[in-house]
Amino acid sequence: MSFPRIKAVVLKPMRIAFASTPVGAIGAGQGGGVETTIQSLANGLASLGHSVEIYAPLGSHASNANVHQVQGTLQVSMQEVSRTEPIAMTKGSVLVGLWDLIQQQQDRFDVIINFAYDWLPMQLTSLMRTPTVHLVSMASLTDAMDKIIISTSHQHKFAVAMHTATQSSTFVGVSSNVRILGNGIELGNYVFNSNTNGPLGFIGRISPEKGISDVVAVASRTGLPLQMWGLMQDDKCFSDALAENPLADVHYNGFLTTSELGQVIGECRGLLVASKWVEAFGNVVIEAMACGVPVIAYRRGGPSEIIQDGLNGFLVEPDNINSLVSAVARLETISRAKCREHIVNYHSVNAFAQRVEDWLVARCATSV
Ligand code: HBI
Repeated sequence: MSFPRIKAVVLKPMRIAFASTPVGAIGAGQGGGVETTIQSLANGLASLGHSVEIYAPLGSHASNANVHQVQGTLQVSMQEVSRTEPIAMTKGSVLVGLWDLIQQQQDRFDVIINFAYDWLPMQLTSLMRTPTVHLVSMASLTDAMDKIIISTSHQHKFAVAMHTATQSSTFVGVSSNVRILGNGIELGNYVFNSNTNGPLGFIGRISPEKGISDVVAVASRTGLPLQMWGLMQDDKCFSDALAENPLADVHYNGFLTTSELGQVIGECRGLLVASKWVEAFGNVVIEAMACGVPVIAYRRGGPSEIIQDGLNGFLVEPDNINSLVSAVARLETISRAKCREHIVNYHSVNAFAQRVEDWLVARCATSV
C-alpha cells in the first residue's frame, strides 16, 4: 500500500515591511479603514510567524510591530481632489520621506506591502530590489491614480491586490491577476448580542456620500429609534436629514474607537448601509455581523459582496428607501448567530492574514 507523497509546504517566516498611508498618523483616524487593516494585518501575520515593521508618519503607533516614524508634510487626501487632478508632491512630503527610508532599508525585508493610495510607491515598484506589493484601499478616484494602478497591475504580476471585485471593476482594464482579499477584523473586539428588538444602527462618517438622509428617513418611516456612531464630517447634511424627518427618533453618539464600538453595536436589531458611492469594502458591515447584527444595504459596492441576501442581511435596490423599510420588517428571519459565524469563517484576522500570506508568496515566486 503506497501512500501518496504529501508535499508539506513549510513556509519560512517572512520579514515584511508595511508602508502606511501618508494622510495621517496610524491611530489618528484620518486613515480610516486603512488604519484598521494595518493593525489587524500586523497581528494576523505575526500570529502566522512572520515579522512586521511599519513605516508611518510621526505620531503613529501600532501593537505587535516595530514602527519607524517619519516626519513630513501630510499628503492631501485623494478623496478631496478632482478626477483630473495631477499628482502633487508637497514640499517636505512625508510620502517622500517614508520611501527614502524604505528604499534605504529594503534589503532587511523579503517583501514590502504598500497601503498608501498614492502615485509614488507604485512608480517605485520597478526600481525596488525587494518585491513590493500594493493593497489598494479605495475604488477609482482620479485618472492619474487609475493609470498607475492599472499599469502596475500589468507590469508586475500579483503586485496589486484589492478588497472586493466590485472595487477592482472600477479600474477599467486592470489586470486579471489582481488578488481580491476581502478584509479582516479582530473578533475579540466585538461582543455578540442575541437581542432582536433593539434600535436601528448606522456607523460611518456623517457625510453625504454615506446616504444619511436615506438612513434617517428609514427611522422615520419605521418609527424605530436610530443609533448613529461616526465622525461628524458634515453637520449640514445631518441637520438637513433631521429637518426633512421631524418625527425620526435619532441619537447621535459621536466617534467611538474600535473596541468601544464593538461593545455597543450588538444592541442594534439591524445596521443600515445606504452609501451613495462605491465603498471599496465596508468594514462596518463585518463589524456589525461580528456582533450578531444583520446588515441591510443598497446592492452597491463592497457591502454587496459581503452580505449574503437573506442569510446575514438584505441587499436592496439602490436609493429605494422603501426597499430598506420593507427589509427592516424581515430582520427577525435572520439568524444572528449566522451573522457572527460568517465573520469567523471569512473575515477574521486569521482568515484575512492567510489570504495575504498566499498573495505575498505568489508575488515573491514571480520574477517580474
Ligand atoms: N489619500 N493621498 C491619499 N493617500 C492615502 O493613502 C489615502 C488617501 N485618502 C483616504 C485614505 N488613504 C484612507 O482613509 C482610505 O484608504 C480608507
